[in-house]
Amino acid sequence: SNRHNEARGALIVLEGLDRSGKTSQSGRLLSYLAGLGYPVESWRFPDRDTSVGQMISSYLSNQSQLDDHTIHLLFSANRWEKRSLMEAKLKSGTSLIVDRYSYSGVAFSAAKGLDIEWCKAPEVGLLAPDLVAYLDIPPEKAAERGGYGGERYEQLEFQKNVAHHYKMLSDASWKMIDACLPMEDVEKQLKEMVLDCVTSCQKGKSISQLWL
Ligand code: FDM
Repeated sequence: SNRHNEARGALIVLEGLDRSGKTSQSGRLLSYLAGLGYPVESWRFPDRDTSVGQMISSYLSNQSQLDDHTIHLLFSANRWEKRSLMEAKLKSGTSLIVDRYSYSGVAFSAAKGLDIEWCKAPEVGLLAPDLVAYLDIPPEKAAERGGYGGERYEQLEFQKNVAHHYKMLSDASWKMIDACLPMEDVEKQLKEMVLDCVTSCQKGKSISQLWL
């Protein structure tokens, strides 16, 4: 068979609090998979390059004010505007390592007090990740890591609330990683799960849709 030509890429999502190490680990995973010869790209949400993304960026840096529901829907729209490209990449065999996805969308908005089911609704029909790796770190530890950058959500009390909502969203399929371990240990664990995931997608695991 020509299964090899039809092999799809994997949708790999990294989630976790601010300063949990997602961005550094995304970079390491990108080099790792690329080094093994797999087509791979690193993405992140919010994608601040689109016009919706610019509205989000301005909100996060406190340059604009938006109602909580409105910004929630913009974050979701920012994923929807990338959905068809995401699907095309996966079908053409490119794996995507995505720094934050719908789980950030729900955890952050629900932490403000929005209804969790209301928060999930606009995510329904987006592509479901093949792997969700959660970089688990106590909010206090994350806050100690060189401090926050000063964006809207980078405050200890709020991050504690986000952590609580992440835990409520998580299910048995999530891979929990102790993000307090040295970076190299986190990297080693991630590489192993990511390679497993890419391999099972190559073998024909089908693409499914949110929500859970
Ligand atoms: N964030 C991120 C949300 O509130 N909703 C979302 O859907 C996404 C993807 O935006 F505080 C929050 C999480 C974080 C901020 O994220 C920007 P980065 O990773 O610092 O760019």
